[in-house]
Amino acid sequence: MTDTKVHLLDGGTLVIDGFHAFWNRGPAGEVRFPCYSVLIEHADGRYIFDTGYDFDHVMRVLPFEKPIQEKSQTLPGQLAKLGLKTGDINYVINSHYHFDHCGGNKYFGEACTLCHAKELEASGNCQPFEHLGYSDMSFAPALAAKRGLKLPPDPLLDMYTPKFETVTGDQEIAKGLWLFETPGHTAGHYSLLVELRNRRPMLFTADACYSKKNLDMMCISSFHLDPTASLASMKRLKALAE
Ligand code: 5PN
Ligand code: ZN
Repeated sequence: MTDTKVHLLDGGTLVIDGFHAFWNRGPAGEVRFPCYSVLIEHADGRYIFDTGYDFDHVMRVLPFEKPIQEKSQTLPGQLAKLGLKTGDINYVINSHYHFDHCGGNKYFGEACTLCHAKELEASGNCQPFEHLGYSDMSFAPALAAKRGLKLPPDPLLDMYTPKFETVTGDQEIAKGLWLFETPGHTAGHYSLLVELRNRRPMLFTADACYSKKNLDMMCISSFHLDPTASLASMKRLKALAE
């Protein structure tokens, strides 16, 4: 049996304001941050955790986030560097369904799509202040239609009927692959822990903790459904990391 292997896939960058990255603290000003996906090669198959943003979507809906993404920074481009095709991915896991975490789901029509049950429900029925976050519904064309959102024409979507599997609670979804509930940023946010041979586990916190600085200051981001739950999740991540 081969050892589990992790690759970080570069999906380009976006800009948000410092007051959004560090809620009620800042300082204000442009913060350019990387968007990435995690490829996990596991004995049970290939998993992708989060799929980044779609450049055309951001230019259409949130151009003020100033996306910079070369063709080589799309998922097909990043996988090609490893000698892989999008069809080689067996499972897509989404930490949550904000546009900058699910924009590339549409490349993986063959894969099984996993998320928290509450996240799938929330993305189809979100709060008014969450509309920008949940603005890219291409990951679930049927839900988009239910929300009355018209998806722009895209040949990829013509043959895309995703298969969803939902999860609740903390779960070991495959040997050494753990999903931990970290709600607050969104209703059903999951963080991922990957156990590896001969080194410490890796913990991918997605938007439950933007950066080391957020963790050091115990400062959450300003994008959240529930700030109290966000802070509790960050405490949970700190404990897990320790
Ligand atoms: C990067 C980014 N920009 C805007 C929003 C938003 O409105 O909800 C989440 C989010 C983001 O992650
Ligand atoms: Zn988010």
